[in-house]
Amino acid sequence: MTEQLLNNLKLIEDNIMSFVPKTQSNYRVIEDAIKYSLKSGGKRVRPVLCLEFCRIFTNDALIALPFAAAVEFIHTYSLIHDDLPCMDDDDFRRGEPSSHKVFGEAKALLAGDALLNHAFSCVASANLSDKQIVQAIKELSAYAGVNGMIGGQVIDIEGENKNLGLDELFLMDKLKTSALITSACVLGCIAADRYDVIPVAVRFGENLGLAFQIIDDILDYMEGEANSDIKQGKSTYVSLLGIDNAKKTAEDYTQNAINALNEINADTSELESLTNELLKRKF
Ligand code: GRG
Repeated sequence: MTEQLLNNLKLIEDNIMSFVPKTQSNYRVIEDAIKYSLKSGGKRVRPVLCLEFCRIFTNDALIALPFAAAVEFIHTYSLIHDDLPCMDDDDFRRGEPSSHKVFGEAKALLAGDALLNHAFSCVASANLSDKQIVQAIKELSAYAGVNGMIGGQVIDIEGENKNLGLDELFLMDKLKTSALITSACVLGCIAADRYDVIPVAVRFGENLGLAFQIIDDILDYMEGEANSDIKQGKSTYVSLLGIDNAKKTAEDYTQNAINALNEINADTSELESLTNELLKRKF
């Protein structure tokens, strides 16, 4: 990672826990559950993107920190819920027992709910104009909602016992994965007060998200039967296209994302290097 992206990452790692609401001793376990899933171990791709989209226009990543934290809170909630027995039923996340294995199903569910609710308090706490905060809430709730990440998860669940075609897979990944990644880029633009670049940020986020998901499918495939998606026989770019074509498709989406960056009138070299790095990631 480049020095600037590492600065963004440090800003997140040093501050993310400060956004967790304090609790009273009788229900402190929910704070513990939230912190358990938020603690480092994730790549923090979304908050790093959010900070960088703000920094390239303002030279100030800090003003976007509450927005970046909000996106990471929603990402973390989606992982907790995705691991539950009623969803993917995964006992491990990032090599550690998943939330419901440590805290039980009910508290894992509530920790996810709490993260989702509090994400919007994070947005509202930003030291930005009311217009920026309202716009960020609108965008984040839409990208995380039924026509965003939730819709993608529904296609995923409905697709468990049937083969998805490429079109349906594309839509699923665009909603399930690209939507939240796109929201991070859009919120960075809003924090920078640069509404004019949102359409390009959306194109970048959508393409990066699709490449990211295909790489995720390839990494799952490499894991084999140990991976719950593979065990459940879910359709992926690898099962539909074969490994070589899946890799080629991820490269194509990466190039589309970089083409979008080239339309931005600011120094996007750090974003470009992150985009290329994500294509080569091993976890
Ligand atoms: C349960 C509402 C609800 C949504 C679930 C995001 C999601 C939808 C499910 C998680 C499982 C999954 C494979 C989602 C696709 C997006 C994705 C690749 C998530 C993993 O993101 P990373 O790699 O995670 O950024 P880390 O661990 O680095 O934070």
